[in-house]
Amino acid sequence: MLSRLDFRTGVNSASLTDSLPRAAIDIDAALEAVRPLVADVREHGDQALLDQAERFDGVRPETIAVPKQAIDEALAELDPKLVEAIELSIKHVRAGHEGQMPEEKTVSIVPGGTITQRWIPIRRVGLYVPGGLAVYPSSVVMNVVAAQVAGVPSIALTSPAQTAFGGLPHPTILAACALLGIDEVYAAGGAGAIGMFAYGAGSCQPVDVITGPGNIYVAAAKRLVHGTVGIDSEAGTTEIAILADDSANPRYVAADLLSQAEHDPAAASVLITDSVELADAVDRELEELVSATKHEERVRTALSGPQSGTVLVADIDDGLEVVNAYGAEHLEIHTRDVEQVAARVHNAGAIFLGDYTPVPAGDYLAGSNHVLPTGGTARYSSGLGVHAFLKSVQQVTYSREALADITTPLVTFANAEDLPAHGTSLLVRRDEV
Ligand code: HSO
Ligand code: ZN
Repeated sequence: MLSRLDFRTGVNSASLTDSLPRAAIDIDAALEAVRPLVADVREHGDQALLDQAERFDGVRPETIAVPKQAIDEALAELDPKLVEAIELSIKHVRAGHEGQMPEEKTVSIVPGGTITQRWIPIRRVGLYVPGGLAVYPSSVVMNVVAAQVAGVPSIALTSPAQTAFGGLPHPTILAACALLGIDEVYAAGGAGAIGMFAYGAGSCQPVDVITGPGNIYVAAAKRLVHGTVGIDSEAGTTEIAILADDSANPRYVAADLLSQAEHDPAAASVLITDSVELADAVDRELEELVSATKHEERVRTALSGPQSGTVLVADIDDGLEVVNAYGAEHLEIHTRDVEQVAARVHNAGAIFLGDYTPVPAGDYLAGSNHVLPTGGTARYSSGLGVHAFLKSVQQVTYSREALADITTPLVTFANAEDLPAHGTSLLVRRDEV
């Protein structure tokens, strides 16, 4: 089922990134498509959002702002078992994110001269939760909890209007908001919703940071407004890479490759292994599991697409080169000595170790965040976490004596840059001594 790429004679590090399976994404074309939509919202506010909902979501909501009553009703009507599951997720994700909080730290540079590294929460954030093929209350948990733990005082959330629910976002999204105490919710999706957060529209005031996953148009719109607001990493179509040797359980590997393929026909599932026997066994297991899976057609499209495949390597060292060149959103490691192998990974959105840590655990309940960098952007960006909602600010304090001690070298330095008034700012203070 998975196509094969044979690198058993060795990997060519220089061209590796280009030769690996990965969908080509034309973000430039998407940028051109979203530009007028964002401009429309900037100019015409919620009228533009209502028009865009009608055009793209097939329904015109009564209002873009979701009434509090609708949020409360969605919770009242939610299956109690699902309420329990969401509450457990909130509990675990909260604990995981509390552990991420950085501590304020003061460093003494010279006697009387200190720098304190402070972490200040962003004032107002806009969280995007997609509609699309699946409905993700779990993404509500991931976005909201990270922002709440960071201490963000003003949180707004948006999700596309749904035809089946009279132009409201999906009720499980609304119920998850209710469980998290979020009552500023909008029925807006796509690029327009990003425009609403960036520039304000109707009752929605502009935000300082926009986070959350979305399709290519949402990603393009976030890129477009970046600068006016901050954004998190680009979280696009899901991908999983699994690095496995002959000690791996092929059924577990197949089930996990399938799990992420279920998201989208464009999802990527990549197996990297030095064992042909394992690759064959995974193919056999996949065939069996895929035939029995609910979203078979979608999964088959994803697994047979050019973005998915098996990469055969000579050994796990070469496998790690492939892993690092690929920079998967999710990386599972099923090898001997998982910890040592994991320590050599430097590009991945999140790493899942061993037989009993499948990616779906992280999607819902492990306590980690599932909003992760895709498309190789894990080379330079991180998964969503409290840091996306915090700014670090240096607070500097020098005493009269400490400042006097740096005055002479500073004047020399400033003169070398032909900025003598910089030196004067210190000299006037030393002359007081
Ligand atoms: N695997 C997705 C997140 C998700 N899975 C939501 C299930 N629901 C991207 O990390
Ligand atoms: Zn998932």
